[in-house]
Amino acid sequence: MNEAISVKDLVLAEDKKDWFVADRFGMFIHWGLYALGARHEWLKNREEIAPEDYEKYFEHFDPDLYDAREWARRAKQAGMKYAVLTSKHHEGFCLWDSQVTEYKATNTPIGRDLLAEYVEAFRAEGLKIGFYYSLIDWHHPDFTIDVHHPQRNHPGVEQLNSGRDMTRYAAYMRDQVRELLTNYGKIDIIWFDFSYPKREYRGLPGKGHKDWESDKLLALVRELQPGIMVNNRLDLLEEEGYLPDMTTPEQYTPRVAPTIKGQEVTWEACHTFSGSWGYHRDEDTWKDPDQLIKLLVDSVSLGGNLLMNVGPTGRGTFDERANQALEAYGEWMRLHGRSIYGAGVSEFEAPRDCRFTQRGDRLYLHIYSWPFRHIHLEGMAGTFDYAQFLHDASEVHWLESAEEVDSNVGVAVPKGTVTLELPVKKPGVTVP
Ligand code: JFZ
Repeated sequence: MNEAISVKDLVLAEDKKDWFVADRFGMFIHWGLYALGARHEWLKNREEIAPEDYEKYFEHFDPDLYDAREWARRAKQAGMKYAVLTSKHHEGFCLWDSQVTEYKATNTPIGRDLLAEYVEAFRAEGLKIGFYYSLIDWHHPDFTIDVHHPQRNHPGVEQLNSGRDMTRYAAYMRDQVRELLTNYGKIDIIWFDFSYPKREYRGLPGKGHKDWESDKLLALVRELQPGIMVNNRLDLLEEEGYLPDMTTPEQYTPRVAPTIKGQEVTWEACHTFSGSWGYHRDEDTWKDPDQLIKLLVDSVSLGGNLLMNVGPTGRGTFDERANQALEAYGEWMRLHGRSIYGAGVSEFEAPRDCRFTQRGDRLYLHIYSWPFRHIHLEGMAGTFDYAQFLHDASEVHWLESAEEVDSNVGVAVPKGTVTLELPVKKPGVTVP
């Protein structure tokens, strides 16, 4: 490989992203040994668990009920068009049969390449395939201890760090990424996570593109899978001429469409059902269907995607609460998918408590809070000629105000306002 890699030559052509932007809705899956702890995927870090004490999860990892085809069916039924599974999370455990580590699913009681089953099943359902790959690795012997490492407060941490070599770790990552992007056919997304160059801790430096050798990693990704979407967490933003294929706001939905260096960018918000990404048995902060649908509509109305996470259990199943949430999405998407797929930002400004999404000349009004009979669309006179509900195609009547004080409704409405006449009560659908 050439010594001087110019990352600006590694930017994906816009038209390679068309499928991603149109699909809008994907499933994130966080699955690893932490599913057995069942109390957040960062438990090793949060509780500063020693390597030998974390071993029990490796020894007991036996997801006997794992059926990737069922996961894929549930994702598809929810209206999701692609998925991103954690091939390796920060704990370092690999779901596939990697040849460069023993810390992998094939060496646990389950003894199977769980990633291969995922790829096959989701592809068979027609979903696009993504891999999450953690840059952070709390298991690899060359990964130096830093602010996010479980052993950051270990007495004599400098000694623990002596002999660790991030150059070797970066080569290990390239070996693994080569496996991931060679042995599983066409892969559509790779989701690296994450960089923290400025997070120094008690003299332990943070990590960024120099540590990951992000330019080489990205060059390898492009060589192996030229059309793949790569997220923005490789810490390459400062590089001249470089824009990531997509930007990934996390558990945060932007108020306006994100920009980088003044340019609008392709983006995907990621969110959880309950707060934790990994399976968390006792969390009681599960979002309700209304919130879940608003997360999706919020993203699309600002031109973004939503990657909604499921954390499967240690048996390999989706928790009942996750299944219910997915079913709620499915029910809504069956009726309202036309306002999501291929839709994006509208040229019009939505009224209070509403969002617009637009697909070509179809404008979709998402009503977040049911009004009393009327919604006023200022300045929209003459912009459309027919209105209907999406869920049942029933006609919606409307009036155009020709004067400042509209004689039809007897109140002041700016000229050029369209007033929709809605039923007093929201029609019989369970969600907005
Ligand atoms: C990361 C992971 O740590 C998390 O477990 C999950 O996989 C999520 C999708 O991505 O979350 C982050 C990323 C960045 C920071 C914190 C959590 N950060 O910059 O502090």
